[in-house]
Amino acid sequence: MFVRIKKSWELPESDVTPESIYVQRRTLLKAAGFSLAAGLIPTTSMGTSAGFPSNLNPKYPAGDLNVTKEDLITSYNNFYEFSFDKQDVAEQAENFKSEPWTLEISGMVHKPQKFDVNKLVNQLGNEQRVYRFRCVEAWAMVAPWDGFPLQKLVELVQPTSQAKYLRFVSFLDHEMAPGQVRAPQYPWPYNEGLTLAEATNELPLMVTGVYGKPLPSQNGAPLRLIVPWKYGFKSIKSITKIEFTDKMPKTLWSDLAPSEYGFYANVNPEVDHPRWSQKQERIVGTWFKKQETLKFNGYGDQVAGLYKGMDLKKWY
Ligand SMILES: Nc1nc2c(c(=O)[nH]1)N[C@H]1C(S)=C(S)[C@@H](COP(=O)(O)O)O[C@H]1N2
Ligand SMILES: [Mo]
Repeated sequence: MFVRIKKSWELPESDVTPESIYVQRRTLLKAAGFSLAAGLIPTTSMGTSAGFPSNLNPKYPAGDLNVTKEDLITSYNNFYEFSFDKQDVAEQAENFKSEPWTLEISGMVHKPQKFDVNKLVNQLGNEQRVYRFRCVEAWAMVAPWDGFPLQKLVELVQPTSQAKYLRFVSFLDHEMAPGQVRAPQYPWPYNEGLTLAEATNELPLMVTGVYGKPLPSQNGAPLRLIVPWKYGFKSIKSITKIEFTDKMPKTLWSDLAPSEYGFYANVNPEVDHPRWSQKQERIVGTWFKKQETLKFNGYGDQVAGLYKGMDLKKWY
């Protein structure tokens, strides 16, 4: 990603942090007798436990997908509020307090309101879906998320006829988020956006868990978005607000580097990042194994219609 602080910012992070170093570090930790699950994911930093256990939605099973191991999903993270180092996020997020948590919905809706997240999850329920996940840095995972469709939340608050976009906002807290202090040039809080048509597609999931357990802090407790056909940076973590609006919202990344990160950010092997190719992706959990990038990350059947007639090179 675009990191102004690291000297190595010119390279995609997938190249800066080769998997070999990562694997070595884990081997050392194991040799030192650490239980990885217990050491890196303290139960105190877990998010909400409402809505568990959840049932698999049979439309989104693992099928042929090679599901990434749980300890990789929870220890190889992008969450700049805590650290710019993927392997340091879990540790920096250990004391993150995600309960109680309020989600505020405002703007062009008939029913603006503030939800207690536990109550919201109890009301809407969780389901499990196995999705591919593709970061703009050209690495990929497969994760079994728990959560409820964003669609259901949109229905609940009833957008007005003027609403065209959703603007998502993450938390702002200098005490809990060292990254927000260290990178004052970033337009915090982290924010993202979707069109209303994208938000009401069946795929976007408001995620409250992974691997059938409450979301660990490092993965965006207590509530994050997952938009599987877009680059990972669209999948905003630890959401505090959703505003419905008639204007295309600015986003943290489009603000910082507009020529590199657009509003749409659909996974697309035909549109390269200005500094690297998107044709292939590295599978996290393997050393240097690559696979072909799929257009819309393999979800074209569900979402290609949203972009009919649009030049996806222009609307990247
Ligand atoms: N609030 C917030 N959300 C965020 C980020 C972030 O830095 N802050 N990073 C994004 C990026 S670049 C990616 S790839 C995914 C990573 O999600 P994961 O750590 O659960 O794999 O979270 C996204 N959501
Ligand atoms: Mo990312």
